[in-house]
Amino acid sequence: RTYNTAILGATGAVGQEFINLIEERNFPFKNLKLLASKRSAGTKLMVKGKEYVVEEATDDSFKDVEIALFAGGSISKHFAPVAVKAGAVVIDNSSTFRMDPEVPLIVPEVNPEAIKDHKGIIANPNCSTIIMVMALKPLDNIAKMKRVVVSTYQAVSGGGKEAMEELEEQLRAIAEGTPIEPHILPGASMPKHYQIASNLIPQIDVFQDNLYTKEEMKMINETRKILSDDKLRVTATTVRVPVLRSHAESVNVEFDDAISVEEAKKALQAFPGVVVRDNPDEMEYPMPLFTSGKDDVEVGRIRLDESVEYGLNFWVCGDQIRKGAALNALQIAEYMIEHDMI
Ligand code: 2RA
Repeated sequence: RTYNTAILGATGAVGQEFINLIEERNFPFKNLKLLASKRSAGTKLMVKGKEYVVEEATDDSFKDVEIALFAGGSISKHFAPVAVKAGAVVIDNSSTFRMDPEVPLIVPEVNPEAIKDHKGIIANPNCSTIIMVMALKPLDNIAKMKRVVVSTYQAVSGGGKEAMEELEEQLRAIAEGTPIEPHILPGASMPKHYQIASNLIPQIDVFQDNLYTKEEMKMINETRKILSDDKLRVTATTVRVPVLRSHAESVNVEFDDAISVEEAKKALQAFPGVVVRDNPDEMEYPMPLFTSGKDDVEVGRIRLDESVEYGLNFWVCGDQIRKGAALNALQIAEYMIEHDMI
């Protein structure tokens, strides 16, 4: 059967990827509503050869909608309950409801069993969290994890379309020798802005009292919720790098018991949505060049951490807009359809 579907935030990077994916994956939509803020209303977008006009999202937008895909942002706080009240299941890419105990936080390959507890809203995790837990889960299945240390190298796409445009502008400016006037990263509303081209910015989102950024705290808290392990020790450093749309992460994991590189590779390769690209003799390892625009998360540089009794280091890359946001959310909807949950 087909489902009345709405996309809120249809004109942003994630919203546009939702459209790409519902075409590519032949998502079974009946009627499709493209919704956005007043500013973007009127935009014309093609979906499966048909022209759609983006409508301004209002409290009446969700009548008869069965599946509402929210691209993210603060508007979720208002419209998610409105859409649920209208009878829709909301899959929300914003951070608004992720840590709400009433809201499942889902990576379909990792914790699909938690979807059934939803009360209308299902939260899509933060992109850097999704990419990391896709690699952690297969390892946790064979050896109990006790501590995770992650350093991320996050693409500018995480900052939205404007941040991607800013990197491209700055690369052109460097090539032409024209001045660079940063105005988006690390955050458009922040008091200071820094050049990202040929630079690294060790700040994603705002600082908390504990001197971690909100992004780092998301990785810590969301990982524990998704893996249902509030004893798992996690620490994170998240960094913005001049890459367009794939996040990369250096991960160190300590386990309660032994795990070999071979066992880890086997478990990772067998996990849906993960590809092991790991052959140092052939200089083969994951890079944004390989993962951008693709669905799979790639893992490589797998090696023992010989500084502890049972530890592994690895490197993981994944497309921030696809598996990090739109694909994961759509896969949640697909899972719910396959399991008659809508
Ligand atoms: C970022 N994960 O990369 C955050 C939000 N998408 O900016």
